[in-house]
Amino acid sequence: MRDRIYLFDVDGTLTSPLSEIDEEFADIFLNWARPRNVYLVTGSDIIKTQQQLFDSFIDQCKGIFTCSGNVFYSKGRKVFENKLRLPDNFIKDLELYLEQGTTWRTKMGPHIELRPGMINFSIVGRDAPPSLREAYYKWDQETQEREDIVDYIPNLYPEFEVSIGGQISVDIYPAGKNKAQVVDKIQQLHGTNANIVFVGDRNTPGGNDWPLAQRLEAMEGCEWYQVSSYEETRALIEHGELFI
Ligand code: M1P
Repeated sequence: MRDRIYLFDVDGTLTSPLSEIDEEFADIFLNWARPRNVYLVTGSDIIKTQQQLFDSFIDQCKGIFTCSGNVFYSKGRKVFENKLRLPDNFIKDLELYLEQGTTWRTKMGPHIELRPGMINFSIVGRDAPPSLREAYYKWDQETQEREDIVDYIPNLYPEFEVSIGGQISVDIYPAGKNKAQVVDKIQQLHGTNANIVFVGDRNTPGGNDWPLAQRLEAMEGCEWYQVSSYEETRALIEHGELFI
C-alpha cells in the first residue's frame, strides 16, 4: 500500500499573503489533516510562518519545510538545514540592482535577508507597511520588475536560481535547491512509491511552487493543484476527489 502524502504551500494557499490563518479555516483544515500525512512547504522562514499559523497548527502537521525546502522541522525540532555559500560580489550585485536597476523609489529596507540555504531580496524592503507592499505589488504587476530579477541573477551567476513566492520579494538559492528538493525528503520518510499531492498558488514558470509541481508532473501517481486563495484550498479538501 502506497502512502498518500499531502504537501501545502502557506502564503496564498493556507493564508492570504503574510496574514494570519483564518480561524474557521484552521479548524476545518486541522480536522481534515489529523488522520493524514500532511506537510507544509513554504518559501518563508519559520519565524514568519509561526506568526501566520501558530505553533499549535504547525505541530499538528507531520512536518514543515521552510526557506523553500532548505530547512525541515518535525515535532517542533529542526531536523536539517542547508548551508549557503555566496560567490564574491553577489551581495554587491544585489545592491547594484537596488541602486541602478530599479526605478521604484520608496524603499524601507531591509532589502537583503540571508536565510538558511537562501536569500530573500526585496526592492521595497521587508519593513514596508501593508499600504506600501500593496503599492509595490501593483507596480510590479505593471512593470514585471521581479520577472526581470528572475533573469538578472542567473545571467550573472548561472549556479543560482530565482523565484517569486509572495508580493514584494524574490527568493534566491543555489540551482536545484528549490521546493522540488522536498520530494527527496518525503521519499526518505515514506518510500519512493509514495503518492504525493501538492497544493500551491505559484505553479507557473518563475513561481516558487513551479519546480515542485514540475517534478510531481513527471512522477506516476503524484498530482498538483493550483489555487489562488485559502478558500479554494478549503473547497479542495472538502470536495476534491484525492482529498477524501
Ligand atoms: O511564502 C511566500 C513568500 O512570502 C514572503 O514573500 P513577500 O514578502 O514577497 O510577500 C517571503 O517570505 C518569501 O520569501 C516567501 O517565498
